[in-house]
Amino acid sequence: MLRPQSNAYRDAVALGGIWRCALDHDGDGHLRGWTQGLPGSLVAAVPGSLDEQLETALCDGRPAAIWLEREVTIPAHAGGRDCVLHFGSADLAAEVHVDGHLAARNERPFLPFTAALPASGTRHRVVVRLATELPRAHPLMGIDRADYDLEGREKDELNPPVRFDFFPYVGLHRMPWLLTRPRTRLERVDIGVDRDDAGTGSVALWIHCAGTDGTEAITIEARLEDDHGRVVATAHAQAARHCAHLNLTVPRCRAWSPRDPFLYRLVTVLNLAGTPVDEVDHAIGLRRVAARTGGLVINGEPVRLRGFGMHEDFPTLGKAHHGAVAVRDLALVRWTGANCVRTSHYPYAEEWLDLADRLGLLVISEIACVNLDFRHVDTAVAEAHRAAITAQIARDRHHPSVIMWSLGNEPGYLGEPEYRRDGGAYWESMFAHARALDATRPLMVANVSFAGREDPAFDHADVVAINRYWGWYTMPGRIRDAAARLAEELDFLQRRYGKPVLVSEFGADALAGRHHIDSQLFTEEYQADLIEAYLDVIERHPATLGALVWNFADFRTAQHHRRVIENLKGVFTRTREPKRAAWLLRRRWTGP
Ligand code: BDP
Repeated sequence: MLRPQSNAYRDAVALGGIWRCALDHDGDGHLRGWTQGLPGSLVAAVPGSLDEQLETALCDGRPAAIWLEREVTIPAHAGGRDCVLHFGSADLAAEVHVDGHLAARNERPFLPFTAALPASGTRHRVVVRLATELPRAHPLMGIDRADYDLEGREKDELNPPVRFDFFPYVGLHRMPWLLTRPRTRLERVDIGVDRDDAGTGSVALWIHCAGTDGTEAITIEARLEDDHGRVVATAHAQAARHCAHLNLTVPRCRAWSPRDPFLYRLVTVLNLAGTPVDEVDHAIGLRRVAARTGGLVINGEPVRLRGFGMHEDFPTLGKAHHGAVAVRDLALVRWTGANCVRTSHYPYAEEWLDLADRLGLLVISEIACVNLDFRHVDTAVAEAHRAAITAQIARDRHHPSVIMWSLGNEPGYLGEPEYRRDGGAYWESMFAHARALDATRPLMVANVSFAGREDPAFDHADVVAINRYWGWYTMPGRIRDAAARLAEELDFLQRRYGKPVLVSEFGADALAGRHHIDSQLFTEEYQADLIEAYLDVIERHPATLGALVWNFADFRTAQHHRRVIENLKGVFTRTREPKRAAWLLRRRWTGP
């Protein structure tokens, strides 16, 4: 799916603003005719998280669904063109109704989808139903209270009920668009890039066209321009049965790297019977990535990964993408001297990745798959996981900042024996699927200690990634023991797998402003000391390629007795004030 863009052939009208809104407490909005229009006077901003904006309306409990509505007008000049609604994401699961008819259903949170608009009429009523529960057959795995019994828990622990440790915000978190596009058009442009050791850059394009019966004379042209608009490479090909494949080569290219995040402009044009009728742009960087012990190798140069796991989370906005927050966040990441971020635990907004590309930040892009519980994994979950991998790689593969795919976080979290039994075959097939789509980036899955240090995912991953909380959930207050335990584990993993190891999470909660003389959990000193002790071990260990602190900033979670509204492992507060650990990292990572 191509990103919304406006140019001579395409228009994208942003549908942000204030939408009508209604709370569907019993989940019977359909029966009450809400697909035709919403009752009441509640309103909400789009993009935005509804749980944050509507807190006064939601204090009596979270409804089964929240509905949003607005009118959309097709511009007069769009006559005869293809018009669709494009949603950057709709969380957690969505139905889109246009003029009372179901136009799209989407059960893939954090990823884009489109909804068709009727061929006739200029003004349409768009109603979006957002479910507050996750789809059951999704690798984020919905959970309801009945599962707690199944899982042998004594009481329902979390509200809203989720398996993972971030707030399951409901909302249209990214800008929705009205797109008008040529009928005969570029539908998909999949991009693969490489740069060989001699400095020759190459770009491979796989194109799918739409609105053609396959018999028209369609040619595809591609050109690569530098930052002065000079054309440095071109290619063209005839489309056969809606598809075309092109290769561009750039001898002595200017490589993309963290030090010099140089971007070329890739322009792809569709010609129908010799006349251009559609065009799309991508900003791309030419580079080669490989994972080795000691560091990631980018264009032949080793780079040690230093950085954070993050969340899309900010007061009032919730998970909504806002450019100003993203700019500030990535500036703060840079301020600490970090060079890498993992998009824990789902794909972030594409605009966020654009910024990372421009800043030369390295991104581990994670598929939305957390705490996969192998007592419930079935073919439907595996299918949904595979589809999420496909969609995310298609969406993000042209971003040079994306240096690795993480196929999931902490599977087998409950230490269930089914994970040992079935996990190997499961991951073998997921890794094969991801590699078939993109063989140019290393792959990982973040392991949790409960799943054991012989996690079946490690056999198939390029990078052995571990999340560790020695000194926090276990060994509280014992930083020295925690560091020794980590060192022993790194030795084990090096012997057992001989692969590069990434410590993809470690950290401690700190309540900003709490201090103590001795080792006390929740103080700023404890958090900073624990992070420092871990970094000392990780940086000296020959097997590691880097360390990602959990977390960049405090973030909101579901209600749980372990959390004080937020997970406090941020080195910045939720409003981005630095804690002591942020200064420590800045000293370590930017120092001489
Ligand atoms: C890890 C999870 C992460 C949590 C973190 C924590 O990957 O999502 O927020 O623990 O407990 O296990 O702080």
